[in-house]
Amino acid sequence: MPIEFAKYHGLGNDFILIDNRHSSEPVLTPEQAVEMCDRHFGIGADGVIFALPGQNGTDYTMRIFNSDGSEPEMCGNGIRCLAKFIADLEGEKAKTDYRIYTLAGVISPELRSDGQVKVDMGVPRLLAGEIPTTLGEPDAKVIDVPIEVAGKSWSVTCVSMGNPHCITFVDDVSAVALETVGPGFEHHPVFPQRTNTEFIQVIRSDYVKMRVWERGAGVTLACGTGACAAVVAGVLVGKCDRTTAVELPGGVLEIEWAEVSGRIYMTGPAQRVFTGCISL
Ligand code: ZDP
Repeated sequence: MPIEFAKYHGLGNDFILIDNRHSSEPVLTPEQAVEMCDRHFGIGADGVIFALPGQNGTDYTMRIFNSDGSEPEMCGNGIRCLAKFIADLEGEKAKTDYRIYTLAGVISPELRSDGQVKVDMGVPRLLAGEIPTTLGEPDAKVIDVPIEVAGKSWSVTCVSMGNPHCITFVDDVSAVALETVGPGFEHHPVFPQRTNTEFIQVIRSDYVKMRVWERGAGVTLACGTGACAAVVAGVLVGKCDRTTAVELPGGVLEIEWAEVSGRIYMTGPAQRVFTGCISL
C-alpha cells in the first residue's frame, strides 16, 4: 500500500511526517518505521511522527517512533516539525497556536510570524523516580552524581522532559567520542528506560555548546528535549542562566526556564524538505 509522507527537519534532526488524522492508531508499525528511517534502504530520518486526532480537548495527538522502532514520550524538534506540518495540511484554516496531546502531557507550539516555532514544553521533572533512574532515592533529585561509563567517571545531572535525559558538563564537546561513550550511557543499568545523553560545554552562562547521543537514534544533529534538559541541568548546577542559547551541530535553540511558572519554552526553526509516496 502506498503511503504519503512529508520530510521535515528541525536543525537537521529529521523526521518523516504522516497524516494520520483519520485514525487514532498509527498507520505504520514500528518495524515499517525502522525501514523508512534507514538512510540507505529507505527515506532516511531520525524518526517517524504521526499527526493523529486530538484527545482530551486538544487539537491533535503526536506519536513518534525512533529510528530503532522504540516509542519516546516526547520530541522537541519533532513537535516544531509537527506544528508546521499541521499548518501546511490545514492551509487557509491553519492557526498559530496548537495544543498537542503527547505521552508526556499536553504540549503547545506557537507558529510565529518570523517562521520560528516557540513551544511551551511544560515543566521538567527532576526526581529520580520520575526520570527514571536509580542514581538516587526515588524522591530525590540527581544533581552532579558520579557514574562510571567507558572506564571513566562522569558527573551527571538527570532531567525528564517527559523523556529521560542525562547531562554531563565537559571542557570540550568536540573531544567527546560519542559513538564510543553514548551507548554506555544509553544502556547503563541505572537507567531502566534507557536514556538520552547530552554533553555540554559552557561558553558563557547564557551560551552553551551541546552534542547528543539519543536513545533509540544515536548521534543526531540536534535534540530539542535535550537542549531544554541541558539548560535545566545548567541552572541546577549553577553554570547557566534561565535564558540560555544552546548551540547544536545543526544550529541554535533558544531555551527559557521561566522562574514563576517553572515552564520551559523552546524556540527554533522547522522546515519542510520534500514530500513523497512510498510503497512498503
Ligand atoms: O527520548 C528519546 O528516545 C528521543 N530519541 C526522542 C527524540 C527526541 C528529539 N530528538 C527531540 O528533539 O526532543 C526528537
